[in-house]
Order: sequence, then C-alpha cells, then structure tokens
Amino acid sequence: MAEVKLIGAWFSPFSRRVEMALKLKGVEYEFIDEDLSNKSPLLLKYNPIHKKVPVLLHNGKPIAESSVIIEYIDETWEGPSILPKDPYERAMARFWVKFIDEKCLVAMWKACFSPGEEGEKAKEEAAQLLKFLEEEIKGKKFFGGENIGLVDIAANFIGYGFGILQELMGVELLTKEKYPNLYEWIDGYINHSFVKDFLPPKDKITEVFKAFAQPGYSGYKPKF
Ligand SMILES: N[C@@H](CCC(=O)N[C@@H](CS)C(=O)NCC(=O)O)C(=O)O
Repeated sequence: MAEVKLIGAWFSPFSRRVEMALKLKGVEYEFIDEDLSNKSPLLLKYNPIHKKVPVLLHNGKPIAESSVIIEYIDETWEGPSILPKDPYERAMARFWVKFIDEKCLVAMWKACFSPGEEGEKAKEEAAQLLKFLEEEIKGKKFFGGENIGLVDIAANFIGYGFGILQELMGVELLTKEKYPNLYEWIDGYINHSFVKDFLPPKDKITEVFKAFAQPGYSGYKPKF
C-alpha cells in the first residue's frame, strides 16, 4: 500500500488545502505537524528551496507547493475530480487560485497587519480584489459549481480564518453587506459536512492570530 505523509502545520490554510484534497480522494495519510519557528531537518531536507509547509511525501518522494500537490493528488488517486475536466475550466480554476495566492491573500493579510498608510492602501486594494471573487461566485453554489473544487479548497482562508482575523483586528473588510454572494458562499462552505471537519477551533486560531499581533512577537509569522 502507498505510504502517504503530509508535513504540515495545523493552523496553516496551505496545509489544510492538501488535507482537504487527500480527504476528498479518500487517501489515508500521516500528518506530521511542523513547528515553523524551529523547522525540522525533515522539512529542510524535503523542501530546501522554500522551507515551507505543506510537503507531501508519497512513497518517500517529496512534492512541495500546495497547488502543485493538489494537482498531483487529483491525477494520482481515483475519486471525485478536484480540477474540472474541461481544459478551459481547468485553466480558469488555476487562474483563480493564482489570483487568490498572489493578490487577495497578500492584500488581506496586509490589511490586517500592516500599520499606517500601507495598511490603509491594502484595505482598499483587498476590497477591490474581493469584488472580483464576488462576481465570480455569483449564481454558483461553489467556485467549483455544484461541488467543492480546486478554487474552494484554495480559498479556505477567505472562507474561514480571515473572518476570525478581521474581527480580532477590528477590520471590516469582508462583510455581508459589501459581499453578499461571497458571504453566501462562506455560509455554504463552512457548513458543508466535508469542510466542517477541517476547521480548527475558533479559539485556537484566535490564539495564533493574537500572538502574530503582539508587538515584539518573535515566533513564526507569515510574511507577504
Ligand atoms: N506557496 C506556498 C505557501 C506555503 C506557506 O506559506 N506556508 C507557510 C505556513 S502557512 C510556511 O510554511 N511558512 C514558513 C516560512 O515562511 O518560513 C504553498 O502554496 O504551499
């Protein structure tokens, strides 16, 4: 039987993406929880370039970068498709994941953590970027259509962690009034039986964000 291990971090939305993909396919795996403020020799060995989680080990062979890993999982195991079959739809799904990773997450994070003018500019930018997702999800249950797909998996921070973060930081960015379609998606998403299993408890996530917000905090904190 194939040996599947995931080097991840319990709070990381990127490693959660991979867990979701593995669960969707019904793949058994061992989760190795990494301490990102004191990275293990295992992580450094298998992801020497980025030194980040997640890393999937399939029969000892490492694969890094969550989107790359998800595509590998989709191609390797039977089960519900994570990426659309149609080439154009596949390309579009990849486009939105790139948009989320390179634009939305960066601006949303800075909107919460960057001080002064940088933070204000990030809030404006994030507000505009989210409008594109608001438009994209309009009239659809999930980004993947009737079922959860690649973009829904990639957007797990927008669907869950960000709501907790913005509340904690007193930022009013992603609200029901401004983004009714996205909000409906969030509601359907976090209450979906499959997604529910992956949501870390709110109080635990809040503790992590609180630590990130502490002045002088010297542990691991995502940098964008
Ligand atoms: N592009 C990467 C991002 C992964 C990422 O940022 N992982 C964070 C945890 S949430 C990490 O391992 N950070 C370690 C570091 O920055 O040193 C992916 O999609 O897998």
